[in-house]
Amino acid sequence: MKINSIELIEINLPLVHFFETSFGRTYERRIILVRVVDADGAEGWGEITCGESPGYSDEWTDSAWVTAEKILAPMVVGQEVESAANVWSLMKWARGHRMAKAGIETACWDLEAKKLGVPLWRHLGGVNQTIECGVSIGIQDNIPQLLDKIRVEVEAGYKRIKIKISPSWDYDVLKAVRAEFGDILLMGDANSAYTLDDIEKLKSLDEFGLMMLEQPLPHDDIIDHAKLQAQIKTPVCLDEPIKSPEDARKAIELKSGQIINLKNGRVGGHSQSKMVEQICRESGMPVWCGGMLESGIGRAHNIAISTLAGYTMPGDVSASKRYWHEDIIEPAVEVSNDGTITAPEAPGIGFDVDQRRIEKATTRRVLIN
Ligand code: OSB
Ligand code: MG
Repeated sequence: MKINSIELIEINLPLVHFFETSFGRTYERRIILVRVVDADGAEGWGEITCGESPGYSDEWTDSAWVTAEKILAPMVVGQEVESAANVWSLMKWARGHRMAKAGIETACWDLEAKKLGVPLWRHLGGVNQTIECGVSIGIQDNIPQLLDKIRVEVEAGYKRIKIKISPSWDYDVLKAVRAEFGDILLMGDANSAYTLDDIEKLKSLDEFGLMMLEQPLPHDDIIDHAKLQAQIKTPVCLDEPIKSPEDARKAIELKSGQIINLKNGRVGGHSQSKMVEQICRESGMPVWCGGMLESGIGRAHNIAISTLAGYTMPGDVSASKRYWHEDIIEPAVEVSNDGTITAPEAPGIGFDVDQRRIEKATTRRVLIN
């Protein structure tokens, strides 16, 4: 397929409920959507999943916009691409900026699957059409508010509950959650809020039998995580530092953790996710699909990639209505009462993109052709 144009569209979407992590609170998302069009006029959609500020990763909305517009899109536009799996290599010269690359790359996968008339999940090599879902619940103003939120999700059927933790929102909070909900599948995500100096505190969390402790130590570390893992019982899950298949290989070799939260954006798109998934599967390292508060488009891509064999734990892939009053895809993503999502059979991402809703939420757009 020959890529004729790439359009970047920024939309602003208010979240149904603020989302707080150890690095800050988000009330409204500024999301960049990517629309690729080929020489036959067929289109594909992707999403750049970075945040509004460089708190989670160094990429953020404005940096991703200028990088995608000035550097990455021109590397792909006008190219005759043999397959979506090759789009990554067209942008390889540029270092980093993996979320911006993923927005473009995943749009090309959607385009290609649509042209072939196959659902994206199958085109990616997925095997489990039905995926298991968990939720990620941010830091709340107080413990009763958190317990209320957890109750809603447990009753909705979600398979596991992840709560955000930080040094001022950890031990007592987990104790209260265990007291209220017993032995639900529970995990904590610290988003790098601790250091090895906090080892005693982190050891004390072992008593809660957490399914895993996600990213306790600095965002770029895989050495201290190995030291920590050797001293705590709870399995360590890595998120922020795993940006490539090579990072995954090294983390496995160093025993930096036992599980990887695999985010499409963080590693650079579907072809990179497939490589990480393969390395982990062959090493017996479970992965699950992480989330970045995506709109329906990024969410649909997450559903598709979660069907690969190595994604063996419930992901942070949950219903649209937890985030948006009105999602930009039709139908919205829904989770069944047994906490699963079944990937659609329609070609490509399998959801219709609602251009009218996108139009309403658009704050800027640019066409690269
Ligand atoms: O660390 O997994 C994370 C959201 C924004 C940035 C980082 C993270 C998250 C989440 C939310 O945990 C997952 C989701 O529901 O989309
Ligand atoms: Mg995380």
